[in-house]
Amino acid sequence: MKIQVITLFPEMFEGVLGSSMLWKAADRGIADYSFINLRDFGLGPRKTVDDTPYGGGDGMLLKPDPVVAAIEQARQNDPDALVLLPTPRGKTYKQSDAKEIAAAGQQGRGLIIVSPRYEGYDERITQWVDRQYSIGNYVLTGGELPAMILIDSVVRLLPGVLGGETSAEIESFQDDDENIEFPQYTRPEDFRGLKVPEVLLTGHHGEIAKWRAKNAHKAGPA
Ligand code: 6GU
Repeated sequence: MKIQVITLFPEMFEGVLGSSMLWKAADRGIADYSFINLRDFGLGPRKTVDDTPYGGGDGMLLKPDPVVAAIEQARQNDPDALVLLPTPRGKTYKQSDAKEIAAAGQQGRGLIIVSPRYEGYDERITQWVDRQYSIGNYVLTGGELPAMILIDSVVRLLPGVLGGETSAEIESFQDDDENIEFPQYTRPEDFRGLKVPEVLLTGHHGEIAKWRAKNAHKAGPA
């Protein structure tokens, strides 16, 4: 899956895409990450990418011209790509969105992710975008961390990324509102007086499955 990221800070992605499963996905040829530096599309001798908002207000906005020029270049590299814009104005990103994007990836559609910075962007860029996603109800300084979250959630669903698991198996396992994760334990059996639940030590697969189903709910606040 071809994944192009448009950003002013490509270096922010190095550690995340260069480690662990996201790196392995690239090493195995399943994901192909590349970066388009928005600064290269800046205007004038200062390579300006931002400007003050019409109507007044604090902060600077990304100008539409450099952003759209960068999207157009990315589209030239990959005409069928889905263009994603991480933004607090978007709909909240869900596991079902990750699945849909990963499925599109398996059909050969790549991704173009635009990572906004500064206090925002000129709204007209959304005419060049297919999907706008927020990653939760809090405010971040830019779109880079959300872009990495989108990439992680999609790439792990591509076949061959997670050892041994098929994407179908993963799919039966998780959905938007019930993230079916049960508590798990490994050795030692007794850690500082905290014991592993007895049923997990019995080898009774039926009883273990029942215990896991009963405990597959969100952890409390503590
Ligand atoms: Cl996608 N961007 C920013 N800047 N803040 C956010 C967000 C995105 N999602 C939640 N907060």
